[in-house]
Amino acid sequence: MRKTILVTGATSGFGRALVRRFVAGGWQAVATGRRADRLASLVEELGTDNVHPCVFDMRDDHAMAEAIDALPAPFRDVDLLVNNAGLGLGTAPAQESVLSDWRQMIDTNVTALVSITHRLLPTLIERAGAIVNLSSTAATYPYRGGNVYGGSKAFVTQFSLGLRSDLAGTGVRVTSIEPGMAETEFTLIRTGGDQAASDALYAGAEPMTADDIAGTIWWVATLPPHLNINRIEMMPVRQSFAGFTVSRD
Ligand code: NDP
Ligand code: 8X3
Repeated sequence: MRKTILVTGATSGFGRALVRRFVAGGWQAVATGRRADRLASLVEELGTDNVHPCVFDMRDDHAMAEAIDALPAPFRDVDLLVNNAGLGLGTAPAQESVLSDWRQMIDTNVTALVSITHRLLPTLIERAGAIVNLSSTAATYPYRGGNVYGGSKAFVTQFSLGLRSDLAGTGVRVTSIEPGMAETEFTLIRTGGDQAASDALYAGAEPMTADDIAGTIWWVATLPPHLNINRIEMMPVRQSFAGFTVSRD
């Protein structure tokens, strides 16, 4: 029987690459996101037997519950949950940030992630499955303007480690993936659609690609079942650490 991956945020970036990678490897995928047209084209590309689209906003708990409860039988037995849907909004320092942006990041990156995890835990335990959470280097290394985004990702990392503790003895594996700079729509979203800013960030930096992240998660997921990768921190070679700053009179 084929294995099933559920990927949140499969309309773009890492999520879309993950669906393609796992279907290429013989799995079937539940692909979620708000942009129905993007999910429809993924289904068209990969086939209805391989991809089941679920259109809902992760922040809408009722819509999430309905979508999960309505999964058709062949896609119901989820073996791997990849909590990927998420976003950064804004790069301003805290004192100039927009509160609604902060709330949206927390609602998506934290609240929705724990909600879907809670919903799928019984299935994952029954199947001795796995959870992969998309955290970030921002969880560990603070930077100006990272404030709530970094805080939300620190939650994701620590929640992953906590899940590992709680799920000991169940056979369920849990991994926190903590990437640095990867070129997707992430910066376009973060800057409110500023393509020039996004292009400038990645220019000459040889950033990681969505396929790099998908390939890493494929590796994690297909290791022998007695192995658990707790955390992976990964960066492009050209990205490194900035050190501390000092404000002077
Ligand atoms: P993208 O912007 O390319 O993709 C984000 C995905 O999240 C989209 O599919 C989007 O779907 C989905 N999403 C966002 N908000 C919601 C929502 N409210 N409801 C449903 N889906 C939502 O970014 P990436 O692929 O780069 O990011 C994926 C994850 O990886 C994120 O959690 C991000 O924080 C993390 N990450 C990214 C890094 C990078 O440098 N790119 C580095 C480290 C971590 P839709 O808009 O259709 O709803
Ligand atoms: C995204 C990477 O460096 O923009 O998680 O925070 S960074």
